[in-house]
Amino acid sequence: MSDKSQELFARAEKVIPGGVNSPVRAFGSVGRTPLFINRAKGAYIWDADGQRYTDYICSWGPLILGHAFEPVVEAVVKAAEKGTSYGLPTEAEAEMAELVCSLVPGVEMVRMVSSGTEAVLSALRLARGFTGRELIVKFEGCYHGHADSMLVKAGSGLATAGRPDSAGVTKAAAASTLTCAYNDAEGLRKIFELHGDGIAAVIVEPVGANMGVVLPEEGFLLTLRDITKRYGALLIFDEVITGFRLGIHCAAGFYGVTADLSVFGKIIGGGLPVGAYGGRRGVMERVAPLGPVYQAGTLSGNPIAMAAGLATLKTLKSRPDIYTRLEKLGAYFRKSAANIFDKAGVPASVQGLSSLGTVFFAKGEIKNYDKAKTCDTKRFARYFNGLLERGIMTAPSQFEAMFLSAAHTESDIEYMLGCIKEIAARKGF
Ligand code: KE4
Repeated sequence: MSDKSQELFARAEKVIPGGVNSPVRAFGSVGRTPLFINRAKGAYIWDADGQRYTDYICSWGPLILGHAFEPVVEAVVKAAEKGTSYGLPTEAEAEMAELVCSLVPGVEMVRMVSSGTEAVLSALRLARGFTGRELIVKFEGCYHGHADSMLVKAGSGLATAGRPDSAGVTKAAAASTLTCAYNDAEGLRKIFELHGDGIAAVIVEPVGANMGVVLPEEGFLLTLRDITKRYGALLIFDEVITGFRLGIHCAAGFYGVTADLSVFGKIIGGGLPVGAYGGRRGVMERVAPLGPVYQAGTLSGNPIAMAAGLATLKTLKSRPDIYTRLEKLGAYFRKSAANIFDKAGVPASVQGLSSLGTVFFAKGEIKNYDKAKTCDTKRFARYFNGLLERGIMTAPSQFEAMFLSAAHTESDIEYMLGCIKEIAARKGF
């Protein structure tokens, strides 16, 4: 029963493209109209019709502590009572920068912006400004926000210019982006042999989470580090999803590989609009007003967003047990779900790391985007809708991650596993 959501959707569609402010929220790939959410608390969300769902979207990552986490709410209210934005520097921004620099390997300076996309496009401009080179390498299936140069699909050959992957992106904007398959170290070597001295940076999700969750193969990240260093290109870790999720020291700490620039979003804002990019001093000092690489933002380092982000990061820093528990809960879910599909004879690969996961409906491990695209997306839609009918909201796309938060309980997971068992056993699933 979602009458109110349907009514709101019909209303929103009249004045918002697709009725949503971000495409994935339209539920297009799961064949139904979206649910409009009225409130949330902990691991739960309530839709406009008052239906409660256990939430495994968690706003696509920011809410690792759960919805309306008390210390975050209190910090936001307190900050708002002192004003919402000054357009002048505040102590909170210095405190946030100090905290990030103290936690993330390789980050000696950091600049706040208002989204992951803005952080990525700023980091790319900085890499080009620092190296004086133009080419960027990205990996197919990795998503880095909607900057023109990142909306690019593979060129005809491995090392040929990218092609626009969205209307409105010019050939010129796409031409300086080269693409490579994720986990294809050999392919990257070939690209550098051909273009090495023209490459400003390689940007990568240390754990792919936008083709579904695809882990880096043993040594892949280290190879990126070695190759970029050898050719004088920068390595950019896009940690918008992995940052402060894989651990308080991010993917860089988790894998022991230090990037030249790191990009953050989501968790760093605690659910408010925050992005950030940071790295070694020698590179970051090229950013205006210190250096020649321009970047600016009216609401960058906004005091309310800083309050939410600081409350989140300080909690995570003081509670290493949160990560330990999320790792255990995530591993238990993945192992149990894989067993259920196996017993039901449903080809599935349940992949993930810590509190990140994806149920791929395909046979065998998914190691790159080409393999991810072979998944049975119709079966995924049946899986999503089967869970929704049972009061569980997982990510509405085969090519997204599901997220656990500190608010999810063991019984939430047991209930979800019970639902998966029922769905997998259904005739014709
Ligand atoms: P935003 O501009 O959406 O804050 O961040 C862009 C971005 C950058 N890098 C990575 C690795 C990301 O995953 C994202 C955004 N993630 C998507 C979910 N896959 C946001 C959800 C949406 O687009 O609505």
